[in-house]
Amino acid sequence: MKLFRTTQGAIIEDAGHFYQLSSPDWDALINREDLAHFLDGERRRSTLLPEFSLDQSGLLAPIGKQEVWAAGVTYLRSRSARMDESRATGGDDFYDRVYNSERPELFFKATPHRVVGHGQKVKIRRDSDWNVPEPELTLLITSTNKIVGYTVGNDMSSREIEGENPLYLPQAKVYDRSCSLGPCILVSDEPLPGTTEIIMEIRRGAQKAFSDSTTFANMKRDPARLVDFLFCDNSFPNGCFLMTGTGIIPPDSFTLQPGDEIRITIEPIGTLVNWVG
Ligand code: DO4
Ligand code: MG
Repeated sequence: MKLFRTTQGAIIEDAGHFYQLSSPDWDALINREDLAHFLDGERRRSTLLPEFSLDQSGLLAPIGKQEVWAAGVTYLRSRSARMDESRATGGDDFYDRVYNSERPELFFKATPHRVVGHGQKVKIRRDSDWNVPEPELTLLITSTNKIVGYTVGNDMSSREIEGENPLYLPQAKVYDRSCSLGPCILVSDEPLPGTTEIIMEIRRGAQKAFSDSTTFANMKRDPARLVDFLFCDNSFPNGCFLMTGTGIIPPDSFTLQPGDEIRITIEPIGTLVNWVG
Protein backbone atom coordinates (compact mmCIF):
# COMPACT_ATOMS: atom_id res chain seq x y z
CA MET A 1 0.00 0.00 0.00
CA LYS A 2 1.26 3.52 -0.84
CA LEU A 3 0.85 6.57 1.36
CA PHE A 4 1.01 10.07 -0.16
CA ARG A 5 1.26 13.37 1.66
CA THR A 6 -0.64 16.12 -0.13
CA THR A 7 -1.94 19.59 0.61
CA GLN A 8 -5.36 17.89 0.96
CA GLY A 9 -4.07 15.50 3.64
CA ALA A 10 -2.90 11.90 3.58
CA ILE A 11 -4.01 9.71 0.66
CA ILE A 12 -3.73 5.92 0.41
CA GLU A 13 -3.30 4.18 -2.92
CA ASP A 14 -4.20 0.51 -3.05
CA ALA A 15 -4.52 -1.50 -6.28
CA GLY A 16 -4.89 1.71 -8.31
CA HIS A 17 -7.67 3.15 -6.09
CA PHE A 18 -7.20 6.26 -3.97
CA TYR A 19 -8.69 6.84 -0.50
CA GLN A 20 -8.70 10.00 1.62
CA LEU A 21 -7.46 9.42 5.17
CA SER A 22 -9.09 11.28 8.02
CA SER A 23 -5.90 11.26 10.13
CA PRO A 24 -4.76 14.91 10.30
CA ASP A 25 -1.39 14.46 12.04
CA TRP A 26 1.25 13.22 9.59
CA ASP A 27 3.97 12.81 12.24
CA ALA A 28 1.78 10.68 14.52
CA LEU A 29 0.62 8.63 11.52
CA ILE A 30 4.02 7.68 10.09
CA ASN A 31 5.44 6.99 13.54
CA ARG A 32 2.96 4.12 14.11
CA GLU A 33 4.59 0.72 14.60
CA ASP A 34 1.43 -0.87 13.19
CA LEU A 35 1.30 1.47 10.17
CA ALA A 36 0.63 -1.28 7.58
CA HIS A 37 -2.13 -2.84 9.65
CA PHE A 38 -3.60 0.56 10.59
CA LEU A 39 -3.76 1.72 6.96
CA ASP A 40 -5.41 -1.52 5.95
CA GLY A 41 -8.21 -0.80 8.42
CA GLU A 42 -8.39 2.87 7.43
CA ARG A 43 -8.69 1.97 3.75
CA ARG A 44 -11.79 -0.07 4.49
CA ARG A 45 -13.35 2.77 6.49
CA SER A 46 -12.28 5.61 4.14
CA THR A 47 -14.16 6.98 1.18
CA LEU A 48 -12.96 6.03 -2.26
CA LEU A 49 -11.98 9.13 -4.20
CA PRO A 50 -13.95 8.86 -7.46
CA GLU A 51 -11.49 11.01 -9.42
CA PHE A 52 -8.01 11.70 -8.23
CA SER A 53 -4.96 12.97 -10.06
CA LEU A 54 -1.69 12.91 -8.17
CA ASP A 55 -0.32 15.58 -10.52
CA GLN A 56 -3.01 18.00 -9.37
CA SER A 57 -3.18 16.91 -5.74
CA GLY A 58 -0.55 19.26 -4.32
CA LEU A 59 1.87 16.42 -3.63
CA LEU A 60 4.33 17.12 -0.79
CA ALA A 61 7.53 15.40 0.32
CA PRO A 62 6.46 12.60 2.71
CA ILE A 63 8.24 14.20 5.67
CA GLY A 64 7.01 16.08 8.71
CA LYS A 65 9.34 16.67 11.67
CA GLN A 66 11.73 13.78 10.97
CA GLU A 67 15.48 14.09 10.51
CA VAL A 68 17.04 12.51 7.44
CA TRP A 69 20.22 10.48 7.92
CA ALA A 70 22.27 8.63 5.33
CA ALA A 71 24.55 5.65 5.08
CA GLY A 72 27.62 5.91 2.84
CA VAL A 73 29.95 3.61 0.92
CA THR A 74 27.49 0.73 1.09
CA TYR A 75 28.03 -0.29 -2.56
CA LEU A 76 31.33 -1.18 -4.28
CA ARG A 77 30.69 1.52 -6.91
CA SER A 78 30.51 4.19 -4.19
CA ARG A 79 33.73 2.94 -2.60
CA SER A 80 35.70 3.07 -5.86
CA ALA A 81 34.32 6.47 -6.98
CA ARG A 82 35.16 8.06 -3.59
CA MET A 83 38.62 6.49 -3.61
CA ASP A 84 39.27 7.92 -7.08
CA GLU A 85 38.06 11.43 -6.21
CA SER A 86 40.12 11.65 -3.01
CA ARG A 87 43.32 9.83 -4.06
CA ALA A 88 45.21 13.00 -4.97
CA THR A 89 44.55 14.50 -1.53
CA GLY A 90 45.30 11.28 0.38
CA GLY A 91 41.76 10.58 1.63
CA ASP A 92 41.14 7.42 -0.42
CA ASP A 93 42.13 4.91 2.28
CA PHE A 94 39.23 6.00 4.54
CA TYR A 95 36.64 4.85 2.02
CA ASP A 96 38.26 1.45 1.57
CA ARG A 97 38.42 1.00 5.35
CA VAL A 98 34.81 2.02 5.99
CA TYR A 99 33.55 -0.26 3.19
CA ASN A 100 35.19 -3.20 4.96
CA SER A 101 34.49 -2.24 8.59
CA GLU A 102 31.75 -3.57 10.79
CA ARG A 103 30.76 -0.01 11.73
CA PRO A 104 29.07 1.69 8.76
CA GLU A 105 29.43 5.29 7.68
CA LEU A 106 26.32 7.13 8.89
CA PHE A 107 25.96 10.86 8.50
CA PHE A 108 23.35 13.52 9.13
CA LYS A 109 21.77 14.53 5.81
CA ALA A 110 18.89 16.96 6.25
CA THR A 111 16.36 18.65 8.46
CA PRO A 112 12.83 18.77 6.96
CA HIS A 113 13.21 22.30 5.58
CA ARG A 114 16.14 21.16 3.39
CA VAL A 115 14.03 18.41 1.80
CA VAL A 116 12.02 18.76 -1.42
CA GLY A 117 9.46 16.37 -2.89
CA HIS A 118 8.49 14.96 -6.26
CA GLY A 119 8.31 17.61 -9.01
CA GLN A 120 10.32 20.20 -7.09
CA LYS A 121 13.75 21.71 -7.68
CA VAL A 122 16.91 20.40 -6.07
CA LYS A 123 19.98 22.60 -5.81
CA ILE A 124 23.65 22.47 -6.66
CA ARG A 125 25.99 24.51 -4.46
CA ARG A 126 27.34 27.70 -5.99
CA ASP A 127 30.83 27.00 -4.58
CA SER A 128 31.11 23.60 -6.28
CA ASP A 129 31.76 22.76 -9.96
CA TRP A 130 31.32 18.98 -9.69
CA ASN A 131 27.88 17.85 -8.52
CA VAL A 132 25.86 14.64 -8.81
CA PRO A 133 22.58 13.13 -7.65
CA GLU A 134 22.73 9.90 -5.64
CA PRO A 135 19.68 7.60 -6.01
CA GLU A 136 19.05 5.80 -2.73
CA LEU A 137 16.44 3.46 -1.33
CA THR A 138 15.32 5.24 1.85
CA LEU A 139 13.89 3.64 4.98
CA LEU A 140 11.14 5.10 7.16
CA ILE A 141 11.86 4.10 10.76
CA THR A 142 9.62 4.71 13.80
CA SER A 143 10.84 6.19 17.09
CA THR A 144 10.73 2.61 18.39
CA ASN A 145 13.34 1.49 15.85
CA LYS A 146 11.03 -0.37 13.42
CA ILE A 147 11.26 -0.09 9.62
CA VAL A 148 7.66 0.54 8.51
CA GLY A 149 8.13 1.88 4.98
CA TYR A 150 10.29 2.79 2.03
CA THR A 151 10.64 5.81 -0.20
CA VAL A 152 12.89 6.98 -3.04
CA GLY A 153 15.68 9.38 -2.05
CA ASN A 154 18.15 11.65 -3.84
CA ASP A 155 21.27 12.48 -1.81
CA MET A 156 22.53 15.51 -3.79
CA SER A 157 26.31 15.72 -3.39
CA SER A 158 29.28 17.89 -4.28
CA ARG A 159 32.05 15.56 -5.38
CA GLU A 160 34.44 18.50 -5.56
CA ILE A 161 34.08 19.43 -1.88
CA GLU A 162 33.94 15.83 -0.64
CA GLY A 163 37.01 14.90 -2.74
CA GLU A 164 39.07 17.78 -1.40
CA ASN A 165 38.95 16.50 2.17
CA PRO A 166 36.69 13.87 3.84
CA LEU A 167 36.22 16.32 6.74
CA TYR A 168 34.29 18.55 4.34
CA LEU A 169 31.54 15.92 4.04
CA PRO A 170 28.83 17.96 5.83
CA GLN A 171 29.39 20.84 3.39
CA ALA A 172 29.29 18.46 0.41
CA LYS A 173 26.04 16.94 1.63
CA VAL A 174 23.97 19.33 3.76
CA TYR A 175 22.56 22.53 2.24
CA ASP A 176 19.20 23.91 1.15
CA ARG A 177 17.31 21.55 -1.20
CA SER A 178 20.11 18.97 -1.03
CA CYS A 179 17.70 16.11 -0.39
CA SER A 180 14.65 14.88 -2.23
CA LEU A 181 12.20 12.25 -0.99
CA GLY A 182 9.07 10.81 -2.59
CA PRO A 183 6.78 10.45 -4.38
CA CYS A 184 5.18 8.36 -1.59
CA ILE A 185 5.90 5.90 1.19
CA LEU A 186 5.51 2.25 0.33
CA VAL A 187 4.17 0.94 3.64
CA SER A 188 5.28 -2.61 4.33
CA ASP A 189 6.48 -4.78 7.19
CA GLU A 190 8.32 -6.99 4.71
CA PRO A 191 11.93 -6.29 3.68
CA LEU A 192 12.30 -5.35 0.00
CA PRO A 193 13.79 -8.21 -2.05
CA GLY A 194 17.37 -8.07 -3.34
CA THR A 195 16.01 -8.02 -6.88
CA THR A 196 14.57 -4.53 -6.26
CA GLU A 197 15.95 -2.36 -9.05
CA ILE A 198 17.18 1.20 -8.58
CA ILE A 199 17.25 3.11 -11.87
CA MET A 200 18.46 6.66 -12.50
CA GLU A 201 18.13 8.69 -15.66
CA ILE A 202 19.30 12.28 -16.14
CA ARG A 203 17.78 14.23 -19.05
CA ARG A 204 19.29 17.39 -20.46
CA GLY A 205 16.83 19.06 -22.84
CA ALA A 206 15.69 16.35 -25.24
CA GLN A 207 18.81 14.22 -24.64
CA LYS A 208 19.53 11.46 -22.16
CA ALA A 209 22.69 12.72 -20.39
CA PHE A 210 23.16 9.63 -18.17
CA SER A 211 21.41 6.46 -17.13
CA ASP A 212 22.32 3.43 -15.07
CA SER A 213 20.77 0.89 -12.73
CA THR A 214 21.67 -1.41 -9.87
CA THR A 215 19.82 -3.76 -7.55
CA PHE A 216 19.39 -3.70 -3.81
CA ALA A 217 21.29 -7.04 -3.66
CA ASN A 218 24.46 -5.08 -4.49
CA MET A 219 24.24 -3.24 -1.19
CA LYS A 220 26.80 -4.64 1.26
CA ARG A 221 24.93 -3.79 4.48
CA ASP A 222 21.87 -5.26 6.12
CA PRO A 223 19.30 -2.42 6.55
CA ALA A 224 18.39 -3.65 10.05
CA ARG A 225 22.06 -3.42 11.13
CA LEU A 226 22.29 0.14 9.76
CA VAL A 227 19.25 1.02 11.86
CA ASP A 228 20.83 -0.58 14.95
CA PHE A 229 23.92 1.60 14.56
CA LEU A 230 21.82 4.72 13.93
CA PHE A 231 19.73 4.15 17.05
CA CYS A 232 22.70 3.43 19.31
CA ASP A 233 22.19 5.99 22.13
CA ASN A 234 20.41 8.22 19.61
CA SER A 235 16.68 8.99 19.83
CA PHE A 236 14.23 10.12 17.17
CA PRO A 237 10.98 11.28 18.84
CA ASN A 238 9.13 11.47 15.49
CA GLY A 239 10.93 8.62 13.77
CA CYS A 240 13.41 9.27 10.98
CA PHE A 241 14.41 8.56 7.39
CA LEU A 242 17.61 6.70 6.56
CA MET A 243 19.02 6.79 3.02
CA THR A 244 20.89 3.55 2.37
CA GLY A 245 23.68 4.77 0.07
CA THR A 246 24.20 4.93 -3.67
CA GLY A 247 25.23 2.17 -6.06
CA ILE A 248 25.11 4.50 -9.06
CA ILE A 249 27.63 7.27 -9.71
CA PRO A 250 28.02 8.94 -13.13
CA PRO A 251 31.49 8.97 -14.73
CA ASP A 252 33.97 11.56 -13.45
CA SER A 253 33.44 13.73 -16.56
CA PHE A 254 29.78 14.26 -15.59
CA THR A 255 28.44 17.15 -13.54
CA LEU A 256 24.83 18.34 -13.16
CA GLN A 257 23.69 21.53 -14.88
CA PRO A 258 20.76 23.86 -14.14
CA GLY A 259 17.64 22.54 -15.91
CA ASP A 260 18.67 18.87 -15.77
CA GLU A 261 15.80 16.48 -15.02
CA ILE A 262 16.67 13.68 -12.55
CA ARG A 263 14.40 10.62 -12.63
CA ILE A 264 14.90 7.91 -10.00
CA THR A 265 12.72 4.80 -10.18
CA ILE A 266 12.46 2.12 -7.52
CA GLU A 267 9.48 -0.16 -8.13
CA PRO A 268 7.18 -0.85 -6.36
CA ILE A 269 7.59 2.60 -4.79
CA GLY A 270 7.52 4.70 -7.98
CA THR A 271 9.50 7.44 -9.74
CA LEU A 272 10.88 10.53 -8.04
CA VAL A 273 11.41 13.39 -10.51
CA ASN A 274 13.30 16.61 -9.75
CA TRP A 275 14.85 19.42 -11.71
CA VAL A 276 18.09 21.22 -10.95
CA GLY A 277 17.36 24.89 -10.34
O1 DO4 B 1 31.37 9.32 2.26
C1 DO4 B 1 30.81 9.86 1.39
C2 DO4 B 1 29.38 9.79 1.06
C3 DO4 B 1 28.90 8.43 0.71
C4 DO4 B 1 27.52 8.41 0.17
O2 DO4 B 1 26.75 9.35 0.25
C5 DO4 B 1 27.05 7.18 -0.49
O3 DO4 B 1 27.79 6.20 -0.62
O4 DO4 B 1 25.88 7.18 -0.92
MG1 MG C 1 24.80 9.00 -0.72
